[in-house]
Parts: sequence; structure tokens; C-alpha cells
Amino acid sequence: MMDTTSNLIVSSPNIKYTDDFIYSDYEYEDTLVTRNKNELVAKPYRTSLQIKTERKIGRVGVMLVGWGGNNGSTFTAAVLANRHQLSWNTRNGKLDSNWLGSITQASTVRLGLDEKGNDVFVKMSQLLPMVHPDDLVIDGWDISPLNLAESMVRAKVIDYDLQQKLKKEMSAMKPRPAIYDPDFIAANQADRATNLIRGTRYEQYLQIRADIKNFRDKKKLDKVIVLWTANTERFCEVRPGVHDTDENLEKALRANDSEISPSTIFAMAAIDEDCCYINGSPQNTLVAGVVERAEKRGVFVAGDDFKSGQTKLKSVLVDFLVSAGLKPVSIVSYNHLGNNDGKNLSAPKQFRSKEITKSNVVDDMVESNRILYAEGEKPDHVVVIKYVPYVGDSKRAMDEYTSEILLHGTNTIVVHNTCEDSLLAVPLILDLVVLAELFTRLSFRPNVNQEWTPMHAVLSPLAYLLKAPLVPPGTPVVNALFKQRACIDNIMRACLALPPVHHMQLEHKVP
Ligand code: NAI
Ligand code: DG6
Repeated sequence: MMDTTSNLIVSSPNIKYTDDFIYSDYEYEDTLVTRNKNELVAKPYRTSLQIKTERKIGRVGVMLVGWGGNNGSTFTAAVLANRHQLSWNTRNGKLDSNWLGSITQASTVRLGLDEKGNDVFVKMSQLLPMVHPDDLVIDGWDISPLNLAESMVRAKVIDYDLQQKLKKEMSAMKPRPAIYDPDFIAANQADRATNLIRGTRYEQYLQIRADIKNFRDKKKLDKVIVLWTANTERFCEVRPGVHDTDENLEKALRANDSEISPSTIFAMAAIDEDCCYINGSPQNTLVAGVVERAEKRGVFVAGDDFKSGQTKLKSVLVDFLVSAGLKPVSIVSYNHLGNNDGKNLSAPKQFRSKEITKSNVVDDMVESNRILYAEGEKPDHVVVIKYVPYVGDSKRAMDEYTSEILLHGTNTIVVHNTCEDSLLAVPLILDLVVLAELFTRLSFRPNVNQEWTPMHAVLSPLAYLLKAPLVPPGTPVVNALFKQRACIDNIMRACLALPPVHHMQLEHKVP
């Protein structure tokens, strides 16, 4: 059964609703494992936690860095098309707007079971108060001066008839000038870089802060979330004394240090304006100094690199293989694409950034099964990306997974995926914004005598949406997709004093 319209009320002694908050008394349970000579001792434990969810969302603004790109223009078109409930004609007939691909808008969470023992599902956004996509106010920056209608035409993603319906509104949207450093993105991007903030890095930082303030004041916003969907940069060379602490980063910014990337300047400005900053590209924007800055100011950061197609499948398939006791020994991933992202990635340093985020996504699964892999052993893992202009935004992703099976047999799985790249990435941008905003309204405390504290500044629960999830220092990285999804679902359930979903269905198994 599914019910996507009713209001959800939890009836439990452990929950309290007020006009402003939902309070949950939650027992967090896990098992502590200690090693005692040749014994492993597993000891279940419980931690009491109070969770408070603020119910008022307020007016939320999104500022996209790279607003005029394929993702930026498609995101804007999707928000407007859904807000106005637009339909458009194609050779396949009339089509309607939707949010397919968004977990908050188009996926369900199991709530419980009904009297007959059947599962009951609700839309994820029914669980807790979340900002509605129609209510998002959008702004942003781009080094390209085109307005959003022109960008949408350049992107060649949206159907022609829908473009005509959106053109008037989108032509009034113009990206703010941005920070261009030709040392960080591919040289082949230079011809579109004419909409620029000049000056030193510190002056550029001040301008970004002024832009955020201007947007927040003009649109009377309660919250602004800044999200990088601009070109992939090369990794900055992380240097002690520059990137390692908040203080050093500040000094280096003021000294116009050339290893401070444009994306790091955007992150610093966003944090200083109290805005959550999300990195949708692979580069190492969120260096230690940025994370320390976010922690000190109590602002959230998340990254890196949207996990849209090939990697999402990889983080399911390898999890399946390893947990089935099969041993992936070779994973080879080819991509060819013809959009501007592909053009930028055809330069070696920018490709290298993407190669890193695309390659580290199976490590935790390999680590979890030492029956298959010896210490330090990993599958061969190769990632190739080629620029083929003709295919445009319609990326081809081809993967070959070879696994060793019983008695040294081999099992080879080949996948061919034609991904419409931006149409897969845009729902992730929406979910990142909606969930990040939700997480800003959660607070936790062990008991009534303690202060409420927010979630850790590094928003690792967003890992489901990101290829190389940034986690708080010292925290294990989880790449397996369904574990990441269960994390999001179960945190929301905890906010409602509901137990995690365990899938045991003992009601149907034990007489
Ligand atoms: P795009 O090239 O169409 O758009 C990027 C935009 O950023 C361009 O309009 C460019 O002018 C602008 N830009 C470059 N440097 C800038 C700066 N310093 N400040 C402001 N604007 C700047 O690329 P697309 O397809 O929109 O992808 C955007 C990013 O998202 C890329 O880094 C890509 O690797 C990443 N990504 C995309 C995924 C997808 O499926 N579409 C998935 C994962 C990541
Ligand atoms: C080359 O693969 C282009 C990239 O920007 C990808 O389209 C993007 O990173 C999505 O990658 P994935 O692995 O999540 O499909």
C-alpha cells in the first residue's frame, strides 16, 4: 500500500509535537566488538538520544556556481516546469513535468505494516517537513555571460517545445560574474570566460559574500544554500601552512596564494555568510582548513561529485558481488560524452580529478570481505573518459566487471548505459538542497541536562548522492548505495522516534 497525500502522525510515548518542533526520544542501538586473545566479544549497547526537528522551513534560496552550465540551466528549467505544471509536445505526444530521479520527490520509504501485514510506503518528503521544490528561489554565478534561456538552448537537453515555454522567464535570469582562474580548469574553456570578477583572491571572496548578501536581502530569504556545479577543477596542491587550518587558509587568501582555487574561495565565502556549501564536482575544494572553518562557524559542507549513473550502478553491483561471496578482480569503466563537461575533462589534470572520485568507490566493499581479498589486495580498476562531441549530453557508460567464482571460474558482466547526463544529475542537485536544508533543522542531545547540538558540519548522510563522500575526520567512508540510502531513511525515522527498517518481517515467519 502507498499513501502519498495523507499527513503523517506518529503515535508513540517517545514523540512530542509542538507548533515549532517535533521532539523524539530515541534509543540508538549497535554492537561493540572487542578482541580478547582469540575471542571476539560482541556486546550490544544502547545510547539514549533526544532529537529535535524544527518544523518551520522559511524561504530557501539556492545559488549555483556554474548556473549557466548544462546542470545549472536544466535544474532551473526543471524547477520552473514543475512549478508551473507545464506540459509540452514531442513526437511521442504531450508530456508532463515530473521529478523522476529525485529520492525526496519520487521515491518512497517503508513506514510500517497495516493490520493485514502488508507494507505501507510513504513519499520520502512526507516523513518530515521539507522545502518544496516549487518554493526554491534560484540565483547563481557563471564565467559565461549567457542568460539562462540562452544557456538552456546551448545545453541541448530540454525538449524544443518546453524550451519555448520557459524562454521568457529564463531570459530574465542572468548569472552573476564569477571567479575564473585558467590554471584550475581546462584551457579549452577560455572562450566562454568573459563574465568575470576581477581583482585579488581576497577581493573576489568579498564580492561573492556581497552577492550572497544581496540575494538574501533582495529575496527576503531565511537560508541560502550554495552548490558548485561548475567545471571540474584540477586538484589544488595541498600545502601545509596554506590549506591545513582555517587560520592558514585565511592568511593565504589575503596573500593571494595561487594554490587557493576558485571553488575554495566560493566555499570560504559561503561558510562566512552562514550558507551550507555543497561540492558537486570531484576537486578537493573542501581542504582541511575549509572543514575547520565550517566546524568553527557551525555551517554545513558536503561533497564531492554528484553520483548520477555509472558510479551509482557500480556501488550497487560491487556490493552485490562482494556480499554474494564472488570476487570482483577487474572493473573497467569507459565513458564517452560530448557536452562541455566532457570537453573540460579531456584535459589531463581535470580528467585526473574525475578519475580519483570515480575510482575510490569500491574500497569499503573490498575492505568488508577479507575472505575474498588479502590485506592490501584490490580489484584492478580502470576509468577512461573520452570527449565525443556528437553524443552531446547523452553520455555512454560501458562497464566490464570480471569476478572470480567457484573453483577459479570467471564471471563477466558487461553493462552499456546511455545516460542523459544532466537529466540524471539535476534530481540529485534538488535532493542535496532539500536534504541539506532539512539537516540544518535537526538538533541532538543525550539528555535534558545537555545543550542541543547540530549534526556534524560535514554532512556525511548525503553520501548516497555523492561519488566520493566527505566524512568527518576519522569516520569510515561508506560507498555501498543501499547502506547510504538506509542511513538517510533511518535518520529520518529516528527523528520520528521510529525504529530502523530491518526487513526481517518476523510477523510472517514466526507462528
Ligand atoms: P557544464 O560545463 O555544462 O557547466 C559548468 C558551468 O560552469 C559552465 O557554464 C561554465 O561556464 C561554468 N564555470 C566554470 N568555471 C566556473 C567558475 N569558476 N565559476 C562559475 N562558473 C564556472 O557542465 P555540467 O554538465 O553542468 O556539469 C557541471 C559539473 O558537475 C562538472 O564538474 C561535472 O563533472 C559535474 N558532474 C556532473 C554530472 C552529470 O551527470 N551531469 C555528474 C557528476 C558531476
Ligand atoms: C564523465 O564520466 C563525465 C562525468 O562528469 C560523469 O558524467 C559524472 O561524473 C557522472 O558520473 P557517474 O559515474 O556518477 O555516472
